[in-house]
Amino acid sequence: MQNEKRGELNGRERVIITGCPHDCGGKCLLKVHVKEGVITRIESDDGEEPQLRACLRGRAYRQRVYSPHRLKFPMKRVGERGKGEFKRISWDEALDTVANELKRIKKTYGPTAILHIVQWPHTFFHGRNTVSRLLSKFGGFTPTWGDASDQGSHFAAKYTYGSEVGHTRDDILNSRMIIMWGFNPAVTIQDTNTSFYLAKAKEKGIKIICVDPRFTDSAAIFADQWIPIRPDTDAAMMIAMAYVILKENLEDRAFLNKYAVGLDQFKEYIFGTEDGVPKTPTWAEAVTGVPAITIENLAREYANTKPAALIAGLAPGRTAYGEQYHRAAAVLTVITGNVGIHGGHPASFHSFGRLPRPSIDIKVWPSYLPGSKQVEGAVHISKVWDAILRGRAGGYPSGIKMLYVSFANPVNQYPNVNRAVKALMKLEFIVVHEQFMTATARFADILLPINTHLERNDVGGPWFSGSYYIYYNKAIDPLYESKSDFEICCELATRLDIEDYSDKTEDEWLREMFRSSKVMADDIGDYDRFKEEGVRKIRFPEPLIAFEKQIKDPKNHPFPTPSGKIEIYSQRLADINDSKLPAIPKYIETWESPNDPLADKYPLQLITVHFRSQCHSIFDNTPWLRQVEPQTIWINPVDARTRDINNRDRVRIFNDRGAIVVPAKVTERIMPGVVSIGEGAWYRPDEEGVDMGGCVNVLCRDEHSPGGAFCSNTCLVQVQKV
Ligand SMILES: Nc1nc2c(c(=O)[nH]1)N[C@H]1C(S)=C(S)[C@@H](COP(=O)(O)OP(=O)(O)OC[C@H]3O[C@@H](n4cnc5c(=O)[nH]c(N)nc54)[C@H](O)[C@@H]3O)O[C@H]1N2
Ligand SMILES: Nc1nc2c(c(=O)[nH]1)N[C@H]1C(S)=C(S)[C@@H](COP(=O)(O)OP(=O)(O)OC[C@H]3O[C@@H](n4cnc5c(=O)[nH]c(N)nc54)[C@H](O)[C@@H]3O)O[C@H]1N2
Ligand SMILES: [Mo]
Repeated sequence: MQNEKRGELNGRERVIITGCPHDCGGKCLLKVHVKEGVITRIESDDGEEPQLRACLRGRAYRQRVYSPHRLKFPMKRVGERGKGEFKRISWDEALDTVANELKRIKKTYGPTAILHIVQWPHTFFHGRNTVSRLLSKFGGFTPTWGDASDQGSHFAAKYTYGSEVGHTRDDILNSRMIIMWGFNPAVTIQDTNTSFYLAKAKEKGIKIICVDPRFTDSAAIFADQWIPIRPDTDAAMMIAMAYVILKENLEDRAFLNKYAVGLDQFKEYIFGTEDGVPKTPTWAEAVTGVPAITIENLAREYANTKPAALIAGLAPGRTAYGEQYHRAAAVLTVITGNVGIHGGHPASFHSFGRLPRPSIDIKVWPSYLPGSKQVEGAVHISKVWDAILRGRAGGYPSGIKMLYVSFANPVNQYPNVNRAVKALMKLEFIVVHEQFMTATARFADILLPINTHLERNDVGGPWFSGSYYIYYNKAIDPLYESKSDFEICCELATRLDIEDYSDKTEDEWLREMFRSSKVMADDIGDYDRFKEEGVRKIRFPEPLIAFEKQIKDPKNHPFPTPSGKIEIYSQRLADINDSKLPAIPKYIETWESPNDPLADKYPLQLITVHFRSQCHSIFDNTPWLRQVEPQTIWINPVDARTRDINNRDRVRIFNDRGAIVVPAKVTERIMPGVVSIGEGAWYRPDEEGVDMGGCVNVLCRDEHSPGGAFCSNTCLVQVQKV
């Protein structure tokens, strides 16, 4: 009530403070104007700096909420599976059917026959654990492992530093040089204020360099220099930079002696003692396409300009052997002593700041690493279709009979859509919790309509870096018959005779999470006041940095690795004894590289980037946003000319896995031999199965890297005018 009074405008319109919770990198403030229970417009933060200003997607949210395509009622499939023909049913019938199928599958095959796919909503309560908790209490399920975003980075962090922390983003203002490596935050949001701090860094005269196959908006806006590089070869360039630094004795010897192990073994590889191939800039030029002189200059400049922040973006790690890129990046920062100091950067790893992420306690989603116990019972997200198709006979932990999807659109977002379609036809039962008729929802047997975050309360923090909390205040009542995942799970729990799923209301859970998280309560103080104000920005006296204690006081604060030091050479990796997971970072040529015989048929390297108007597949069906940027394929004029392709021509992009059709954007902003398409466009196949929506996962290979990295940027294709 207090909230309503405070927000009252001219007696009728209220302004509700909430945020944008999707997994787009930003977590921004939304001020939602509501008149007589209807949202009339959405504004963003105009308060104290740094403002949490929403981008065009958050501001267009009204059109998403009121879209005529919202799922309105529970539905059951009536036509052939996947055809999208459904009939409205009552909530009772829907929930009874789901509960009965869960019981039947568990009784007939055991609970591991249920595969549960869930991605990342980033609020604390209505989140990833909602359905997972229910299924755990029901007797278990087969989970997935492998984070689509940054599994290669997790891997490298664990094996190099022992843990994953980073700097709050404002710390880049303490750098003297910033390398944006496969990092395009002007478009691909990487925490709400990264572009803001990069703009300030530029104003301050800090040198900024961009390494990317594309001349991105970030390169255009922020960078002093753009270095185009062939996809999947970044580890080679980094290793050659290490060669230059070590050859010319530019390394930070004192730092290495004190904090790191394994430099000698790395040198054996770098200087070719191990395999007869010195990893010189000339060697790297042949692999990466980057001139040797450019590599040399960058290496010298990076080593001589301290502190420097090498921000290794996630995309080059979403490749075959992507772990090697993240490990190589970490080693570069270590040999130059850029760890644990202001203005430095440990390389890739997300900045968690010190904000906790309270959620209902359940430990089913740890950060899996290959070889770990958890992985034994789980299926990698790139392999879910194969696991369904081949089951135990294919070496998978269980035979999958049922799929339970919440907060995810795996048909669209996981590789090899045509294989997904085959796999889903094989299952006995599919239930999907969704807001829209996505590619995945179309395959549901029972489809449950979910409300949006504007129709419920929640609490959340930043993506990774940053220091604030948002109270996601409910702005309007749930539309149509939609419910939250939590409400659905409560009702299913009763039907499944699970007594301890929840004894609290949404409000009680939120208060409980707040109370049980000491840091959150300390930072925020009074819960009701926080709810009323909607946002709390936490001020730290100075930016937070990674591994500060380990560097300042190594005796009392060893790195959490077996040696207690940063591990350039990892004995744990040596013990795994897999040449594709070497103990030191190495460049390993990927499958589907330009040297693969497959390149005769499919000569272009496809990278699949995140883009401005969407958050993955979310917002593809929001008309305002579609006007902002159409789905296109970026292709260099050199490659376009030989194929007689002009700007805006519709082109067919294909390989053995499938074909999609999108318009061409002929541009020198992408290097020759490489094409790029935004990920997330909706899969819309025609009668022949050619996707007219431009969903890149029709083309991507359903394989993961040995360290678990998602390989959405390792893919050969051919392009043809239609
Ligand atoms: N607008 C928007 N922002 C988002 C998201 C979104 O969907 N929309 N998604 C969020 C999520 S979940 C994530 S995980 C992050 C992902 O963040 P990123 O992985 O950083 O995002 P991408 O846009 O895929 O790639 C960034 C840049 O890397 C380049 N790149 C691709 N392959 C290579 C390579 O092999 N080498 C080099 N050097 N560069 C390469 C691309 O050209 C692109 O400019 O973004 C987050 N931010
Ligand atoms: N080829 C290729 N594939 C990629 C990537 C790439 O770069 N290239 N990027 C990968 C990355 S980094 C990521 S993080 C993944 C993202 O993969 P996903 O998270 O599966 O993708 P989204 O499109 O965000 O799907 C989330 C779905 O949840 C629904 N949703 C929203 N709110 C709720 C809610 O409250 N409850 C429920 N039940 N559903 C809700 C949305 O409508 C949406 O359909 O994609 C990966 N796939
Ligand atoms: Mo992601």
